[in-house]
Amino acid sequence: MALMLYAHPLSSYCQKALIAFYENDTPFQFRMLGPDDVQTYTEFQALWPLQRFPILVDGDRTILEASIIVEHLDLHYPGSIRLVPQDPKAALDVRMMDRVFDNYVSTPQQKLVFDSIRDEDKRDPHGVADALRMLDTAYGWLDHLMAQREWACGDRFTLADCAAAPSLFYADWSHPIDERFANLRAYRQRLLSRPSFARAVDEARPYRPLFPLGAPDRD
Ligand SMILES: N[C@@H](CCC(=O)N[C@@H](CS)C(=O)NCC(=O)O)C(=O)O
Repeated sequence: MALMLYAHPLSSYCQKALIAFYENDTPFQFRMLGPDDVQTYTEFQALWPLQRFPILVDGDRTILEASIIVEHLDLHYPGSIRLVPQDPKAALDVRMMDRVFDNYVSTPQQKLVFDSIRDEDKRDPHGVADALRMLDTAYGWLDHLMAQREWACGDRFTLADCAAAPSLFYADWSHPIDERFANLRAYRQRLLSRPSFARAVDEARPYRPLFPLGAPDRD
């Protein structure tokens, strides 16, 4: 039975999983979560009541969380690009950096987006200020790290880069990475040039008008 990914092309966490599929040309069925397909959304809700996407269905198993989807593919459907190193110590570094991008780049970035779609009187200026501070601190820390690295964990593209690509892509749209962080900006560009991510970005282009903060005319 085909692997089924319930996802939306504009979603950063869905792009993270898509990169893993595209890196190894792993076949799968894309189950589009959109307003026009009530049936697919109803299936998705039944599979994962918390309704966070993507999710992957592999036979009778439902795999939650983008990082775990990438790990699942690497474990059960390995291709020539191993996204989680075979060496457990190297794998731990990759998982650590994956957490950094999710927790300290994507989470504050999503805070900015979700705050912008609230009614004016329900907005959270303190939370937004915290999110901006977290992003700036993360940018600085990552910039220093990326001075010595091609990819997030060294010279190989891994799960950590699957996390980095969409998180830095949208973080820069939401709160631009300052020019003084040249190493981080260059890394974001390298990610954009990676064919797997370039494909995910291209597939999301038609949906850019849906980006709540307004998509910039670039990338
Ligand atoms: N921790 C989840 C986060 C997934 C997530 O936040 N997905 C967003 C789309 S990028 C979502 O489901 N948003 C719907 C909502 O928040 O209601 C993961 O790593 O997969």
